[in-house]
Amino acid sequence: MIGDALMGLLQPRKTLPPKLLYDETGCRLFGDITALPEYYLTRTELSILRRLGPSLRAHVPAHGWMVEYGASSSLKAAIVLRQLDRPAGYIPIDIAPDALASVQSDLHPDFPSLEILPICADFLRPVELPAPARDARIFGFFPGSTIGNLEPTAATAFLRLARATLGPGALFLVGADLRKPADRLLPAYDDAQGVTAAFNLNLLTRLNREAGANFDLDRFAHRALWNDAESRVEMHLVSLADQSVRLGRQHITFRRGETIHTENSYKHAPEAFDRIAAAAGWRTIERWTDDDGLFALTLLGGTPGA
Ligand code: AVI
Repeated sequence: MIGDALMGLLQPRKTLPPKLLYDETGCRLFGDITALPEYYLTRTELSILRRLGPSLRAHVPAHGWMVEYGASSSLKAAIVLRQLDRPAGYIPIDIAPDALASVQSDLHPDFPSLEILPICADFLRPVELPAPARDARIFGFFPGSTIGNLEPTAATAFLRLARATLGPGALFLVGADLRKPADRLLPAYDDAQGVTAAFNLNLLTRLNREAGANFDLDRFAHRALWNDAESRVEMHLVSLADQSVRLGRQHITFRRGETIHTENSYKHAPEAFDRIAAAAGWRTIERWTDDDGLFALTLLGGTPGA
């Protein structure tokens, strides 16, 4: 971890890897973010998922297997599984073994005949589906707009990998936040209660604890900004003073106002999303959005020959 952090902090434009945001405290704070009034993403996606019903069932064959990327809770899976026609199996993929264990035990009572085969893995790397799913009809599911945290080229690379994992006949339902005016986006990433600020600053607490750093948390502040050219919300930590910080054996200097860029959240218009998916061999079959056009769930299918 210290190597990754140092590499980013020694660049002319300082960065830290976004995955470092998600230690135990970070995961808890992210859970709190999803319930904030300003963070419309989660509740909007849930409302769309609950209404999919027959329009999703029209595309997804009976007795198939659902594969979920980033399955840290059973909530969304349960909503979707309930609307599918007699699903045979469910494969949650997540990096956290504890989360996978609870997903499995939470789902079992409601879906006693569903075969659940969790895979503990980083889904940005190649993953092999277990034998019972290999000849089945596969329905991939990637909710939460996590795809928006990837650079467009990384999003395409992920979608290409998912196409190889899920197989040529698979369908893939992907949740993504939509491009919209900055005055709606920014409060979602800079809430009145300061939960997102605590989430971002926790990264420095983590480096102090795990990487021998001595960041003074009173001398950094959370900042969210809209980068229109890149179509993304950026999270930064701004240095409030000229200062020097130790990380392991290195000293990193900060000028007042200089920032550490910690996360991107891309907001793609539907056609931009379709282009990213097409570059990875997927075509859009159907898209569901809420009445205000805030969030989209896009059903992708393979492009023949791609
Ligand atoms: C996990 N991901 C979809 C969140 C997002 O909206 O980009 C992470 C997040 N960062 C700050 N608030 C939420």
